[in-house]
Formats: sequence, C-alpha cells, structure tokens
Amino acid sequence: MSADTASAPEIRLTGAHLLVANVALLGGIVTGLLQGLEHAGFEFPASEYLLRSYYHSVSLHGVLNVLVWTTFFISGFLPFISARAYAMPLASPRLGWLTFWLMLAGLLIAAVPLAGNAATVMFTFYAPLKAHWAFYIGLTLVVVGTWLITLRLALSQRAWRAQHPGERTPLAAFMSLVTMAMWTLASLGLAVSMLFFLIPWSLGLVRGTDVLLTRTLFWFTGHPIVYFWLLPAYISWYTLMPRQAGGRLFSDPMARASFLLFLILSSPLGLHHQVTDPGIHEGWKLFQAFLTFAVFFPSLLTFFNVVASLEGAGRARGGKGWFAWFGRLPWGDPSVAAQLLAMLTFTAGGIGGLINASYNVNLVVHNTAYVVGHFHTTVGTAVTLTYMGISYWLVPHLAGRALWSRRMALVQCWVWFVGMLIFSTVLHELGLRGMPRRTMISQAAYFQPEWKALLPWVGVGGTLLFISGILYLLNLLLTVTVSRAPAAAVPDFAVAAAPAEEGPAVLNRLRPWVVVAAVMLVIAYGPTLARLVATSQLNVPGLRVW
Ligand code: HAS
Ligand code: CU
Repeated sequence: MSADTASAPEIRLTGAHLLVANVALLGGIVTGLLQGLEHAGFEFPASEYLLRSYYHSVSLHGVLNVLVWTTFFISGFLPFISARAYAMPLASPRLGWLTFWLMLAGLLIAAVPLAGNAATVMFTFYAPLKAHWAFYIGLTLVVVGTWLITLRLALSQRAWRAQHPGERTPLAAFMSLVTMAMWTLASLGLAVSMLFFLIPWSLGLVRGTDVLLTRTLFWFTGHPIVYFWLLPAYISWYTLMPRQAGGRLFSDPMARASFLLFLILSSPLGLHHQVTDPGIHEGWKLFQAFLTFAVFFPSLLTFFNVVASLEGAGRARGGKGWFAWFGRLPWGDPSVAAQLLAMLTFTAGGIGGLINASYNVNLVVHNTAYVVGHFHTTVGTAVTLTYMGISYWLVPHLAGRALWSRRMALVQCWVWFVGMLIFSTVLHELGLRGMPRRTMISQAAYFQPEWKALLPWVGVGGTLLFISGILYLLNLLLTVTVSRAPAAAVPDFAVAAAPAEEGPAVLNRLRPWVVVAAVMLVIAYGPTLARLVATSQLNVPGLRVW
C-alpha cells in the first residue's frame, strides 16, 4: 500500500489536532507580544474583560504555548507520520476520534477558569498557588487523551508486526512509539499529583496540600515533557529532512539508539529543576545532575547523525569545504529553511542547557530571565520552528491545496530566527545581571539600572516573533481557505546509508527498554518520593495572588 493511501484516513483527524494547536499558538503569541512590550517599558494593557494582569497573561502564554500548541501538534503529527511509515492505516480510527474529543473537552474545561483568571498559576501550577478545580481536571483529561494515543500506536504496531514478522519497525513509527512510551511513563507523576493532591484540594476535600511533594511530582513529568516536545522534531530531522535536503540518513541504528537513550535517561530525571528546593537530599540532586549530563549524549548523537546526513546532501548538491556545504542546502524551501534555523538555534540553546544543569552554576541562573532565554531557544525555537517547518508541507497536504506563499514562509522563518536571536540573547544576559523571570519588571521595586539598556531589546525581539507568528498563521489560513492549486507531495522518508538491519535486533525492541526506564525511575525517585510521602502533612492552604 502506498504511504498516501495509508495516511489518508488520518487527514481529517490530524487536521483537527492542528487546528486546535494553531489557535492556541495565536493566543500564545499575542500574550507574548504584550509581555515583551511590558519589559520594554510599555504599560501592560490589563483590563477587567480580557487580561486581568501581567500574571494572567503569563499563565495563558505558558499553557497555550508549551502545553496546548505542542501537545495537540504532536497528537496530530505522530499518528499521521506513523501511518505513512507503516504504509498501513492505523488501528481504530474511532479510538483516534474519541481521543481527540476527550482532549478537546479537557482543554475547554481547563480553558474556562484559565480565561477567567481563576487559574492564574503559571504553566507549572506550583502549590500553594491554587486554581479552580476545572483547570486541574481539564488538564488531566488532556493527559489521559495522550495515553490513548500511545494505546492506538501500540495497537497499530501489533497489527503491523503480525503482517511483517521478523522485520524491523519503520524508523519513524518506531520513534513515535518510543516518544509516546517515554511520555506515558513520565506523565504518571503529573497524574498522581492531580488525582491525589491537587484535585481533592481544589474541590475542598482535603484541608491543605504539600508544596514540596507536588512540585517534585510536577518535575517528575515536567522534565521529560521537554523531550516529549523535542522528539517529534527529531523525528522530522532524522526521517524526513535528509531527504528534503536531497540526501540520505547517515545511520538508522544510531538514530534508534539515540531515541532509546532518551527513553531510559530522560524519564528518571527532573530534580535539576529543584536544585534550590530544600528538603531533597543533595545526593539525589547530584545523581540527577549526572543523569542530565548523560541525557546530553543522545542529543550529541543526533547532532552528529543529522549533520552527517545534511553534509552528504550539501556535498551532493556541489557543496565544498568544512562549512560551505551548509549554504548549499535547499534554503529556498521554507520547510527546510525553518528546520535548519531551528537546528542552529538549538545548538546554542543546548549548550545553555548544560550551564543550567551544572549544579552549583544553576544557583546563578535559577529563576532568572536566563532560564526564559534558554527555553525560548529550545521549545520556543528548536521545537516550534520545526513544527512550523513541518506545517509548511503538512497543512497543504491535509487541505489538498498548495502553500499560499513560499516567499512569505521564507521571510517568516528568518524573522523568527532573528527575533529569537535578539530576544533570547538579551534574556540570557539579563538573567546573568540578576533579573528575575515571571515578574512584571516595570513595577519591580528592586529594578536595577543595569537592566535598563537591554530591556527595549526584549520588546524588539518579542515584536519580531509576533510578526513572524502572524505571518505563519496567515499563510496557513490563506492556504486552507483561498489557495487553489493542488498541493505538493508529502516528503518521502529518507533512505538510510546504514540501514536498520546493520544494527543489533535489540535496537528494534521497546519492552526491555521500558523496563530499564522504569527501574531507573525507581532508583532516581524512589527514596525521595517515599520520604516525601511518609512525611507529608497536607496542611498548606491555597493562595490566589493575582
Ligand atoms: Fe532545558 C529549564 C537543562 C534541553 C526546555 N528547559 C528548562 C525549562 C524549559 C526547558 C521549558 O539542568 C524551564 C522550565 C521552567 O519553567 O522552570 N535543558 C537542559 C539540558 C538540555 C535541555 C541539559 N530544555 C531542553 C529542551 C527543552 C527544554 C530540548 C524543550 C524542548 N533546562 C535544563 C535545566 C533547567 C532547564 C537544568 C532548569 C533551570 C532552572 O534552574 O530552572 C539538553 O538536553 C540539551 C541538549 C542539546 C544539545 C544540542 C544538540 C543540537 C542539535 C542540532 C543539530 C544541528 C544541526 C545543524 C544539524 C546538545 C541536535 C547544525 C549545523 C552546524 C554546522 C552547526
Ligand atoms: Cu529539565
């Protein structure tokens, strides 16, 4: 069966997910603009009807961008790409739709208090900040929805295996499964926090809550979640980009190894977000600091493998020298350009991550604008600009129409890149100058003169990002409404120079690696969680600050 026939049943479903994702992104970039301008010295337009405060805006911004835009994009993209990789329709379209409606219902339930300033608790919803119960229940439904996606991919894998005994799972399908398995395991922390602590507390069934325990459960999920966002971008970089650039994937077994390392190393990790939290033994923080260095490695494997693949493509197009081949890549294709710019940004952002992770150095950057700079290069660019690049072929395909304007798309991705270069560099520097994150800086009583010269650049970067985001959304909107010409084909999967069969069979298995990840989780978190639960008091009352 052709890949197109296999993925045809997913078209409407993927389209539905992408629609929700992009609507969320619109909300995310509007709030982002207002926050950037606030830092640049403009008055924040708080009002009784829309955004009650700067903090209301930041909560919306975080939830819409990193929780909704990412999760809905992934939930549309991974099943679509898996169906193509298997060259077989996925199991149970009905389960697919049930999942979508469940996730949408959850999102709407959470959106009501969020929009109404009854969940102004940031995307991390740290207790004792307390949201309306609908916020927690709605988000929990979204998470349960993602588990059903894991189930659907697992059922599809079983059906495919029955028809292809002894064959290696196609790379993109295998990677999608690993991503969802990793996320499902990791999301248990959040689920426990919601079901046993935050939901009963917000419903008034228990007197108070436990700040440290709920934070720890949050980061149990909250660190792996960043790889849940990143790995779908990696799937595009590994399985599609080499072909889009006109080359081959350097090594398939190495790509599988990298994903399996993410599964076993990033699942048992999260305490590097809690280095400054009292009440957790330093030994475990140090242990997880080492795990953080370890999880750097599969990204280095990715760097090597993807650069080698692209270098092959660049040389095949006549590129020469150590670096000049990079310029020979098909920069005129907006899908390629967006993802190359995402990779370049991530190279810098990844190095910044290592600084965050360096235990004692974390004390310098924690809770400062530096961290905001870091995650805008990672989730805000490596991930978001890649998803945009994917959308430039995916949305035209789903709509059966050509992309409205390639030139506008090219301008868009460069404006994002330049905007982010300004925005994130300046935020890193402001963080090093001691400026806190998540703060309405113009109102801070402790405002420092050395922040002043840099702050307008936050507004400049934020404005460029807003313009770029609007160009992206407008292009997609015009594509699905007024564009007429037939859509260009979906990029084919890259052929691997070293195919899967050259690697050991264990790189094609999932279950043993899930077991290893679970054991690692018990080691990395067991003692800390056991002690926190044993000493838990549930006596901290909730606060509504803004
Ligand atoms: Fe992070 C905080 C450490 C990666 C997201 N991170 C955050 C927060 C977010 C986030 C959202 O250890 C804030 C959470 C909050 O609200 O408090 N992070 C790391 C490390 C990595 C890392 C070590 N982070 C990510 C990714 C994210 C993300 C990915 C989202 C998708 N991060 C931390 C730490 C904190 C933190 C601490 C807590 C800070 C604090 O105190 O609060 C690494 O995994 C990064 C590895 C990446 C690389 C780059 C490889 C480059 C590639 C591109 C290939 C390029 C090509 C082209 C092909 C090693 C694969 C290049 C061509 C040329 C020729 C150059
Ligand atoms: Cu992390």
